[in-house]
Amino acid sequence: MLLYSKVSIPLIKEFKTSFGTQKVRDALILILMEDGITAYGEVVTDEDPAYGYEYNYTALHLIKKYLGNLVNPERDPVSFNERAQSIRGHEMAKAAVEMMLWDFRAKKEKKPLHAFIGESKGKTETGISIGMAPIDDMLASVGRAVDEGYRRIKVKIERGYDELIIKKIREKFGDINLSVDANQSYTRDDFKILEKLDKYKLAYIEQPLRKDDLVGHAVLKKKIETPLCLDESIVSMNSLRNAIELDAIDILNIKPGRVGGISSSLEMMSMADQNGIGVWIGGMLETGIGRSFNISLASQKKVKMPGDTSPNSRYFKKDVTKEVFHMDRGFIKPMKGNGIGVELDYQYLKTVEVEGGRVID
Ligand code: OSB
Ligand code: MG
Repeated sequence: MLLYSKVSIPLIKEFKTSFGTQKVRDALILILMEDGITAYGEVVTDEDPAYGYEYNYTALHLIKKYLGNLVNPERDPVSFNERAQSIRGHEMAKAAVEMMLWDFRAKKEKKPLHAFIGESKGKTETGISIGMAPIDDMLASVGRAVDEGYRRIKVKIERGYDELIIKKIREKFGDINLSVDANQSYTRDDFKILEKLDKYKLAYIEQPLRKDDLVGHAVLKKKIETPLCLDESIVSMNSLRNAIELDAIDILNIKPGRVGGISSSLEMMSMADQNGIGVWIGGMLETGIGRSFNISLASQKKVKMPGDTSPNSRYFKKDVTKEVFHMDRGFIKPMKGNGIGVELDYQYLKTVEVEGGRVID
């Protein structure tokens, strides 16, 4: 039986990026109950097509009309991926189903997901992503993150809100491990602004240009010293290969929910590793379900940089999972239980559920 639940959970603090401000996390959770096992997935889409073209409505539609039917009979993520290839794009919808099938398999084999999918370090270095806010507010958030022990601090910027905030952070916090994420806010006419950021010795600048402008990123990479990290631009092995061949990338932010799931994330990690591209695992404000998948991937040996895997307790006063992640001196550990090792708190889920039921009637 395959169920879905769309929930709307308030964020402790609104999260502002160049593409909008999120006050709640509208998450689409998938639940597979079969052979005495309950497996979970989470679609990383939101209510609107702002970060990418997919959103909750399209994802649920794809899952109901196509992807749900591909889950049976063998419930195997690899064969699911093969069958799902005939559906173009919609990697976020596919990812949620694929990841749920990995959780199912790991639970069937009675192994925690981080150990089941590859070579695990059993923990991961944790960074934080801080949304845009008035300068004093943002400086206070950076200060708290430094005190809490985060190993890398990333701040959101946009065209017109960039150099000043970076300068203030450097003045106040010295040479902390600092990066910025523009979420596609700049164009090819803005290279002069981006060149000016070199002097702040950022760990990298994430996704400055539009997602489909790989050539623009390649041109920019030659003009700046700051390493270039791609997020939105990389959705498949082909886009990663193109970025590498064009020399448009130094560092890759892998979000399993963006790239079609676990298999694709693992392939990307290998390709990045072979080509000297740094890798870290990003996030999409996931609940404890999606977070647990991200942390399992971030614990893989091939991931050598701290990612956006701050604990779910940072975003939600109360989450839909019973378990919460804790960070200890900048490190976070995957859950001990089988699969993703977290369970839904159904009682709470019902209070935040907007819509739910069977995927296929
Ligand atoms: O670009 O990395 C991003 C959140 C939502 C959408 C896009 C992004 C983000 C983040 C937050 O930066 C990462 C997290 O989940 O903690
Ligand atoms: Mg990003």
